[in-house]
Amino acid sequence: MDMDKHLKEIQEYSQAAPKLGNQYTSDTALKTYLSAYMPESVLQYIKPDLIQFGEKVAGEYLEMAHLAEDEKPYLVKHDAYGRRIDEVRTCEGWKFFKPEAAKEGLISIPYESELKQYSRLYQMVKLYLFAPSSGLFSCPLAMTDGAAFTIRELQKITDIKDYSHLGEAYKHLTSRDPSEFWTSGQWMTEKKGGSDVSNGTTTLAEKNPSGDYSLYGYKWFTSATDADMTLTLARGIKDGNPIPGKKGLSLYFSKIRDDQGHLNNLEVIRLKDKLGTRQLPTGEILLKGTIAEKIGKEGEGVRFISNMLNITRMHNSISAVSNMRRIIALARDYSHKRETFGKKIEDHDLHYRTLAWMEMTFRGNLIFLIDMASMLGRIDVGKESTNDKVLFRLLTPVIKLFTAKDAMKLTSEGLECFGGLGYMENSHLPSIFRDSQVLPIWEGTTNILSLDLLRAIIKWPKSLDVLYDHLSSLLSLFDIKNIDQPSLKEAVEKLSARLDSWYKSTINIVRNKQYMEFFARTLAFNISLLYICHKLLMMYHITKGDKEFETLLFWVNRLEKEYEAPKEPRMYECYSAREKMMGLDKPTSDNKEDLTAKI
Ligand code: UCC
Repeated sequence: MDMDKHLKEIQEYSQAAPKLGNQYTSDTALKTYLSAYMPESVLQYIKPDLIQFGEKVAGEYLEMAHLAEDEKPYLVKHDAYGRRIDEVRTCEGWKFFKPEAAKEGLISIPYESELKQYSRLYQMVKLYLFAPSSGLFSCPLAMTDGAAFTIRELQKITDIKDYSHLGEAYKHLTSRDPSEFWTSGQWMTEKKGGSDVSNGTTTLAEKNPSGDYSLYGYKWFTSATDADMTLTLARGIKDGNPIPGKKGLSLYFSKIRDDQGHLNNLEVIRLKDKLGTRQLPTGEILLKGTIAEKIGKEGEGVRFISNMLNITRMHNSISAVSNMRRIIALARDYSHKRETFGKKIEDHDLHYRTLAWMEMTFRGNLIFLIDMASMLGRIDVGKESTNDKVLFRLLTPVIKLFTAKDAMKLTSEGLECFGGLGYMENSHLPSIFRDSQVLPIWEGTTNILSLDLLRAIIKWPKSLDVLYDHLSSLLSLFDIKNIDQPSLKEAVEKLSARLDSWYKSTINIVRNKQYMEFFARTLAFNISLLYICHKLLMMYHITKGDKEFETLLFWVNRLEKEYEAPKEPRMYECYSAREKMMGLDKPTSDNKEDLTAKI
């Protein structure tokens, strides 16, 4: 046997790598759903742009995104002469995306409003195509969109000319001209407050004789540190003392640098060492008298920054769904190329079934996203129904938390489709998974968002009726008695029964003060599953397509499996019940074992 030849052959062998096709034209679910949510004339108008963009994100953008991943940002604190410079250095890959984002209208589209209520959906579809090829530039764009939206909302209740810089800032944020385009930060989290913002914000705002403010504080997570401006919260001072609680917080606008390019009285302390999103320069920033302008009403900072939060939470969902789509696109292509046990892996039933599970899971999340983007589009232009505003408030935390969790499951499964190669950093596959893990954390963890949902319901209990009526109206698209397809009839019957039982039990939860918080998360996941199923039912009604039918059945089955009926919590689940029923203290490191034994 010729061992040299053998060694040559095995060394020369290489596994064919997965390749992306045009990310718009190859996305059949996206195309189907867009046809249902947009008039044909609008879709035809934007189609050439989506096709060219779908090509770019699979080609030149992807190369730049990989570059941004391989060449991480770093901080240079001093120059050679010892001068403090705090320069965040980023690579060509990262820098490439800012002008591209402007030219492609990734922020400007909904603010130009050329397509009226469809502009937002158009923008969000472009962002969805963009996110997994953006080298995480999607993150500063989320905050830029949030800032533009917040300023536009402010314009509705006040004259923007009252503010020195806001009109100018809005033009920059929504510009298509790369030399004019600005990105914004959203500096909210501090050492004491990522979730409990109202109590944890310690940055103080001191009024200057000129009418503007100097900010003093420590911002703990600021992405991205190379932005042009920021919106941030700070606490007012009265009689020499910080004003406590929510009422002490106002919203401030600040430029990061002055006209000479010097930092606005701030220090970049360090860049964060993160599990993922390493492309993104996230920093800790010390505000040492940063000049800022107060915007919005005194003491209503949380309410004003919530506008920004709702937009960034939508962007979070875009990233989640687009990461699902990206790993599926790669895994499917790979399944045509990779052979094991004498055949392509796509021809193995179990592998095919896994791919199908991924596709069906993704489709449900996608329809949720498209539906919410359409709703936001109507709100943008004042064409919303009375229900839209209520549903948007209710469902923003829900879509954010649900899509983020599904993205984790799906991207993990997706990596497995590549075996060991999915674990290799230079395949650029692991980052799809690592970068997804920020999504259940950034802009509110799953528990915090569940509590946000609960607060919204408690504030407007009628919102549950709005949701129930809306979903019931989708059920009534079908006349149950006259459905002749047995599996469809069964699905509609199950949905109808589930919706009714959900409504009754949820009303009870909201009345039950003792266990209300305990059920917040159950409530959020139940709503997600119900909402998606009803929207898929609507989609099947419109298309009568096989794929839509299968997707509907898949999700009704998932609803049946995952729906959690609220019931009295077990004592091991609930501290207050445990203490009441067993007279035990909360576990400490000392008594933890004993306690578990007793339970
Ligand atoms: O920390 C973070 C960094 C993570 C790691 C980053 C790594 C790199 C990033 C890479 C990215 C790609 S991220 C930040 C995480 N934190 C949050 O998202 C905040 C979570 N906390 C909340 O959502 C809170 O619930 C707050 C801050 C919104 C407020 O809670 P409070 O103090 O209980 O306040 P209220 O009473 O709920 O709300 C005050 C007002 C009310 O209006 P009024 O005054 O009219 O009654 C609310 O109705 O604000 C209104 N409001 C809202 N309005 C509150 N939330 C909303 C909302 N979502 N929409 C509309």
